[in-house]
Amino acid sequence: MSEPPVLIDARPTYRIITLNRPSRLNAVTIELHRALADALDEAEADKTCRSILITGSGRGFCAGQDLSDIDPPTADKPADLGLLIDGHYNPLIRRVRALPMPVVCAVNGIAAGAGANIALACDIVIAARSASFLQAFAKIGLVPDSGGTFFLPRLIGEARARALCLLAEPISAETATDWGLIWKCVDDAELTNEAQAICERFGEAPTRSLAMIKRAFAASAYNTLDAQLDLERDLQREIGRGSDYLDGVTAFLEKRKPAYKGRA
Ligand code: T3D
Repeated sequence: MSEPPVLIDARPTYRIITLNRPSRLNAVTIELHRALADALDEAEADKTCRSILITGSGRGFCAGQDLSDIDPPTADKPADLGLLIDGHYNPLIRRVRALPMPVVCAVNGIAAGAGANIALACDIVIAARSASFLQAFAKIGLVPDSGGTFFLPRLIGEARARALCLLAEPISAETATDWGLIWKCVDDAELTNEAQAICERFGEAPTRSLAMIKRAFAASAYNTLDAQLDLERDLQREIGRGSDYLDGVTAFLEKRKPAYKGRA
């Protein structure tokens, strides 16, 4: 029997989702897309799941689209890559951004093409020191997709974003950290422990407030300051009526640890 394209490890408060096509650096096939979508559905439906950790098996994180899993274009029959993007990549990126819990990405090796941008869509990106990030698209005559031209200029500024996409040269995890593309890089041997420690911490966090923080950041990409101030007020009003805030403040005043309810 062949290996599943995605492995799922359900921990008490979080899911580890591992892209699992190591011989192809976890390049994405339609089958992998479907398995990943199912894994995200299942994690969201489970109210005990308070964060998600995405990583890759083997020496790569994800080499983007599996270039052998698409009908090769011919002069008579050019490709319609829009179908693939509408059907799979765009729903995936929208999904990760909209999930009501933090998504941590542990980049264990090269993240190329859509693989790099799937990582950037996650809320916290932590990479192994030996990992690298490559906007590979221009190397094969394509344009960045999966949100690359949205995330990159916002994270690292337009000068660096343009050069990364136009030159299609890789940058190391250390440079990615220095430029603010990712949260941090750690020694390879520490990646799993560090990423899981973040998820363990989210297992005790006020998950509803974290979900609202995601909503606020999503809106800040296009809001004016006035609109964002109004949104923050509305979110604060809503979250302030909940039990986690009540317990958070009470615990602070009583000098004890809060017991946040998560998504229950
Ligand atoms: O359908 C569409 O195209 C539209 C959607 C686009 C979204 C995209 O993601 S476009 C970008 C697609 N990705 C790429 O162009 C990256 C292609 N891969 C590479 O450039 C290199 O593999 C890397 C720079 C990522 C890593 O290089 P290296 O030297 O560390 O490894 P390698 O030897 O090239 O790769 C190892 C194996 O994985 C190799 O197979 P082999 O020779 O051992 O049998 C290689 O062919 C395979 N592999 C790597 N990337 C892909 C792949 N197979 C299929 N698709 C891949 N993307």
